[in-house]
Amino acid sequence: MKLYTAKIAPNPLRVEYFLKEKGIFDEVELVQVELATEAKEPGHQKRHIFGRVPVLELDDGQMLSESRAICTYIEEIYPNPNLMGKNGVERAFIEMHDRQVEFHVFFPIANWIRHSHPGLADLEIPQCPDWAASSEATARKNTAIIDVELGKKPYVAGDNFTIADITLYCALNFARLGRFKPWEEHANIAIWREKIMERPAFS
Ligand SMILES: N[C@@H](CCC(=O)N[C@@H](CS)C(=O)NCC(=O)O)C(=O)O
Repeated sequence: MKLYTAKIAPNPLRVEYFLKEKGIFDEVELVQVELATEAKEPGHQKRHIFGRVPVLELDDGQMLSESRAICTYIEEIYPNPNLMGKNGVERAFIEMHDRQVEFHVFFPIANWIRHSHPGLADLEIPQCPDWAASSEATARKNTAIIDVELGKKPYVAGDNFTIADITLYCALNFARLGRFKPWEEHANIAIWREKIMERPAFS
């Protein structure tokens, strides 16, 4: 398998951490794609119709995109350790937490950074400062809500480390590009993040 990826891009990182947690990172060939140029050329658009990463090229040549869909595929062929739930009910609740983090924390952070950081101006044309400001406010508000939730349980989805922790970790790390380090203002996030960073996949 090949993973089309890009340095510091948070979505491919979600897949990279997932592969590391599964212990199969070294079995996958990483192919770096330059997002503003190469990703928009026909070669990559054959892999992803919107010119994005990550894309996982399967051994039979099929191209699978969308971080969560890629993780679902990997979880199916490498079920251990389990990261997405062992039965239908567990899977539904883990998906709920993962999507809540993705839609209500990751997306506002991504929109804030994409619409304000000069280094990402080539990806958002035009950058919209009002949308950046509104997204920043949402990101800060929703991160505070996640902090309260992490005071009640050790991991995003409950007692166990799951894909939802990977999504939150990648989202919060990306916020550093906006000089926002939630772990410096939120005690529960700080404790949770320390725990995540002790895992071999994250060290
Ligand atoms: N929903 C997609 C999002 C993919 C995505 O937007 N990836 C970013 C990198 S984090 C990208 O390719 N950006 C290039 C661009 O904006 O043109 C996923 O979960 O994989």
